[in-house]
Amino acid sequence: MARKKIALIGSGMIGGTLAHVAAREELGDVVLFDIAEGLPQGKALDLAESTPVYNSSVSLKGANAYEDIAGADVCIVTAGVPRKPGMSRDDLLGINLKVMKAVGEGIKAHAPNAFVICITNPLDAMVWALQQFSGLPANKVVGMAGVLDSSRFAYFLSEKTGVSVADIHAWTLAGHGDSMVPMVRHSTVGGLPLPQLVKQGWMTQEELDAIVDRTRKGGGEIVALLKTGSAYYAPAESAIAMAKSYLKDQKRVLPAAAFCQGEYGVDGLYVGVPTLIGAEGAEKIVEFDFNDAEQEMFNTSVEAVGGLVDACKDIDSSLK
Ligand code: A3D
Repeated sequence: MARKKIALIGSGMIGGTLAHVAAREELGDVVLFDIAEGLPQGKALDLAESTPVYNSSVSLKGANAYEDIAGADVCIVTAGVPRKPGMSRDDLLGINLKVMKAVGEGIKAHAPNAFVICITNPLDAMVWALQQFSGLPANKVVGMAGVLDSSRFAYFLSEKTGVSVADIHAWTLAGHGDSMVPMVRHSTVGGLPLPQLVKQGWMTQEELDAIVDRTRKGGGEIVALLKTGSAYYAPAESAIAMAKSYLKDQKRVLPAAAFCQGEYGVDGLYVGVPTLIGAEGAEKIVEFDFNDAEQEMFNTSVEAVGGLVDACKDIDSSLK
């Protein structure tokens, strides 16, 4: 079987980390693409020179031309600008929308059969615009945010309870903004839903509320510490989990920004929902049962996503 080809559109902090993980895991040949000259070539060469150390039989190449992503099986998009301290994800909309247009057209022309994972912020609006600009089927374009937000939630729960992250299933759904919805009733530690954990004295309600709040603000916490950019190790690992589920037809159910057509009462928007990812892309959306309070939080977050998509349409009249 021929090796798979993974195109990383954007070779900055997340792009470079994606290349590293993809090479170590031997997921396939990697093309690092960027508009900056030298950056993708330098990272590709540095990483290629590391492959003999861990015996990874993949090639890595840097590129500034879309022709080089031709035939990619997976494209992971991080092109654009990240947040600086004091910025919200939404502040990035105008500049990153233009980037999505160029990237979408490049993918359409050279890798129309790829499974595309968008990471660029503001995520739910950018993945919507990327699907529009690329014209790829909606099931072949998804956004990465929920795996990261849920992983942060799981880590904080592990830190508090002392239970291994391996036995924690945490879910964060809806949009990737401050109104994201960590799912308290559906998340479990050692099989126990979080409200049970509080009942059994593992943590107080106040401590659980603080973890939920820290999860919502997890991206900002890293931005404030780094000062020069945003998180990249955890975002890269999260996107790789999604890419692997597609490439290996694992059919994992992962929280992903998927195109909703009636699920959860959402029509025509990308929002974070549990998504079965396999060889056909986003194959199925799993619908959790929401109580009224959860549905209300979800709706508030979806409204914020709808507002950003409307802003995209106002900026670029080719979007409908
Ligand atoms: P950074 O290290 O700045 O890399 C971005 C790269 O994109 C740079 O190398 C740029 O040269 C390149 N670029 C800019 N315009 C283009 C273009 N038109 N075509 C190709 N490449 C271009 O940023 P990063 O890697 O830290 O973050 C990338 C994006 O991910 C940002 O928008 C972040 O906000 C976002 N992000 C999202 C999450 C989510 O969970 C959704 C988490 C962390 C970061």
